Order: sequence, then structure tokens, then C-alpha cells
Amino acid sequence: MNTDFPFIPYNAVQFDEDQMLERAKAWNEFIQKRRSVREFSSRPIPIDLVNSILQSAGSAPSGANKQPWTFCVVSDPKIKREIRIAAEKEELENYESRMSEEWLRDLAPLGTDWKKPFLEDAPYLIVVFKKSHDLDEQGNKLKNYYVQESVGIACGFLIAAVHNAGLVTLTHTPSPMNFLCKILNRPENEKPFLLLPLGFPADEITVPDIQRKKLEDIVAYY
Ligand code: IYR
Repeated sequence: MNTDFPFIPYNAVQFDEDQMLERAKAWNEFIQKRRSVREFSSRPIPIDLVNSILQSAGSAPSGANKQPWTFCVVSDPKIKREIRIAAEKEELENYESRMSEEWLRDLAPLGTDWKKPFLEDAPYLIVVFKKSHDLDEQGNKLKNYYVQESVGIACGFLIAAVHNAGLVTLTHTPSPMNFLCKILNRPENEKPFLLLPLGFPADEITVPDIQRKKLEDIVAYY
């Protein structure tokens, strides 16, 4: 077999069956506590914490191990302001004319609107870009595969790592979000995927009392 990678032993983590169930239940209980938060404290967080979370995100599986993502870390208040102004401009148009009646009705219980103060309040904004292709040193295109799936999985890892660290985030998708390429001066092979404010929740916030679907409503056994 011709391969660029030597194969090395896989040292699987191992637990006995009781431990496995206990760990699965403990993780479930913990991840169930995660909520999307829209009001952020400006309390700073150390960059080491952000970097560690992003390393976890970057460990996600990806098509042919191409890792087709870039995580932009924004803390500069001037850039955050620029992003907020551009995002709110798009969102105002969304809420006032582009979103359907049904969509607005579905969002009403969540209390969202076009105003996005969290884009300035949160100490960090993580702007995730997907790389539709890569470029070699000569500028030739190199293919990436299952980009949408890969970057989506990496964002899932990121969100879980944020919760694990005791921080909060929100999957924000200002739409359209091309303005992020310009503001952050990204190369042409990168397209914005998701914007995640990162920080502590503001004091005494509330979240909507949503319920998660029951297991029998999300699983089919064969
Ligand atoms: N992107 C808009 C609208 C929005 C859409 C969905 I679907 C949500 O679950 C929440 C919001 C916004 O961020 O307000």
C-alpha cells in the first residue's frame, strides 16, 4: 500500500462497562445544561483558554483529513464594532423584509431581533471560515471534500469545548455574511460559515424555556 502516513498503534481509551454507562450518563447530564446565550458579559477571558478550545475544534474529523477550516479570533473592539454594524444592517433587512411570516413566527418565542449587542459585548468573536479548496505554494487549487459536514462537525466540537470550559456561545449566522471576508481580509478560498461570540453570560440572564425532543422522537431502531 502506498501511503503518505505511516500507521501507528491506536491506543484506545478503555473503560469497563459500568464505567462506560456512568461516563455516558454524566456527559449527557452535562451537555444537556448547554444553552445558547444572547447576552454576554464583557468580563475578559484568557487567550490560552480560547486557544485550547480551538485546538479541540481542530481535532474534528474531516473529509480526507483536509481540515478545511480557519477560526478567526476577534478581540479588537474596532473590528467587533465594524462586524456589529455590518451584521445589524443585514439583520434589520432580514427581520423587516427578507424573512417569511412563518420564519418570524417560529422565532418569536425565542425573542430574537435585528439588534446584536453581543457582537461588541463578548470579549471574543470566533468567525469560522470554510475552505472550499486549498492552494499549494504555486497557487494551484487542492481539493477539499465534504467541507460543509467537516466544518459543521468542527463547530460542534467547538461548542462542546466552550461548554466544558464553563463559557457560553451562540451560533450566529448573520445572513448574507460575505461582509466578514472583507472586514477580516480573508483569501478567496475561504467563505464564512458561522460566527460564535465567546465569553461569560451577562449577570442574571434568562433563556427561553425550550424543551428537547424525547429520545423516542429522535431515534429509530431497526
Ligand atoms: N440570523 C438571525 C435570525 C435567526 C434565525 C434562526 I433559524 C435562529 O434560530 C435564530 C435567529 C438572527 O441571528 O437573529
